Amino acid sequence: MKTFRQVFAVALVCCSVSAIPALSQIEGETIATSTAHSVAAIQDTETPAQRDARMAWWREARFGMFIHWGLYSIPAGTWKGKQIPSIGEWIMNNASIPVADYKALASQFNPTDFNAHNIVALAKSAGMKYIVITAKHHDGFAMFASKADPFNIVDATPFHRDPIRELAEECRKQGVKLGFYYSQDQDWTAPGGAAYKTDHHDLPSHHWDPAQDGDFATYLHTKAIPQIKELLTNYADFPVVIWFDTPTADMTPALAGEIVALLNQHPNLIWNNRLGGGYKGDTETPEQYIPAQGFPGRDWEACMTMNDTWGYKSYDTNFKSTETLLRNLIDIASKGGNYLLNIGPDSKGNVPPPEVERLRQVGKWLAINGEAIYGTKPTLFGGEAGSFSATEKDAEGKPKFIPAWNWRSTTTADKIYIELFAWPGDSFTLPGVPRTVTGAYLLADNSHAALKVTKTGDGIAVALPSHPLDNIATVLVLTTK
Ligand code: JFZ
Repeated sequence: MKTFRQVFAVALVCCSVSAIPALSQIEGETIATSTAHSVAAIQDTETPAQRDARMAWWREARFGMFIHWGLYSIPAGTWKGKQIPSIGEWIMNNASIPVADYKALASQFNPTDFNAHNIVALAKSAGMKYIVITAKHHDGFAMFASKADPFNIVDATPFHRDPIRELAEECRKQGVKLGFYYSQDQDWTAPGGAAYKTDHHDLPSHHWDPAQDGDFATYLHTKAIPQIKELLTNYADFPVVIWFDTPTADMTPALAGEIVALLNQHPNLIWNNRLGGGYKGDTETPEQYIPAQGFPGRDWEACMTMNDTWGYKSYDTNFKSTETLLRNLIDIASKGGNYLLNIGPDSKGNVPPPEVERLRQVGKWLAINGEAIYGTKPTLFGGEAGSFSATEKDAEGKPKFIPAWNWRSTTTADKIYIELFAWPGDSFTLPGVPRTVTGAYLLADNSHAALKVTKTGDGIAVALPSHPLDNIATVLVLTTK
């Protein structure tokens, strides 16, 4: 019997340290550390050089596409005529939909407009180097051919196609990498699968339908582990990433170890910090926020939505501007992270037009300025990202970070890139440059005409034209030695 808090206390260790940080302290939950692993993970045994080789493509990539797509795209945020608040892929949970009613959606799922070629081409035109798609979300519905469980897109719908296979083939053709999101712990339609229930934390199991009751280990052994095996072996060179989610206390170190033993058979695989059982995985996964200073010493990936939902909601039109999305990408790159930006296709398989439009605009910028993002290292400065308030406190009671949006910086061995958001006027001054600057030009200027650089103490001033070349971000390149 677990309370909502206990469930979340464990989840939070892996997922969202800043969201409800006090809970793990309140509960005094002990989390297994890497030394207590029943099965050693690749991160525990590889050398730093092996790790660098394994992470190389991912660190170069910087920008990926998250796809949340499943049966929840049919209700699209509305159940029995009522708009259900919060994220669309949680509708079964938030509306307490009985298992049989939710499962019945499968017979209506026929996304005949789904076109893997177009989705992969869209990711490419946005400048994204990898895709992570929901192979199975918390609703338990497999978006792939599964012998392990009949509640899947090939066997339970009139569509009868495997979009994961189609995407894998297109990704191979178009040179994009493919990873799978798999909800290993929560499964709301399988007996024994876990469920968070935020409004019924008095219920011991968090279940809202007796059909959900059962033994978690049995669920894991009969559904999740066999399906993870299918995903790891049925798609040739993919997946390159497994993106786990929402671990609960049910995922003991021993049970998680069984999954790790499978993952270890795929030595190039990258997996995140949301498996559970005390495993740290490869990547931190800040969700819907960009950490003030990144995660020094850890690989990390901020996942974010373009509107306020992951899974499609027909009436969520609260889309962020291209300016915000692009500046987020630059902000993340300047802190050494990746940006996993979500799309939520509808029940016919179409990507909402506002999402397509924004991705194309970000891609246009990257086509010109991509060398300031891909494969770069973080800023040499840091103060430009903002500062900690002397008076305001964040949810943890620590000084609140107030971001500044004048400029960011990324680096390579012989270049410093300055992404200018606010145009500084005729001259950009940079105090304290830790390298010798040998020249300067604007990346979007085809001729790379030299800009005048003046030394100012331990810094420089660069003479600029009176107007930016791009209103969202103009990249100033400093060549250095
Ligand atoms: C999880 C999912 O529940 C959600 O549907 C979506 O897939 C997202 C990418 O990941 O969302 C979470 C997970 C953990 C927390 C919050 C949201 N948490 O621990 O605070």
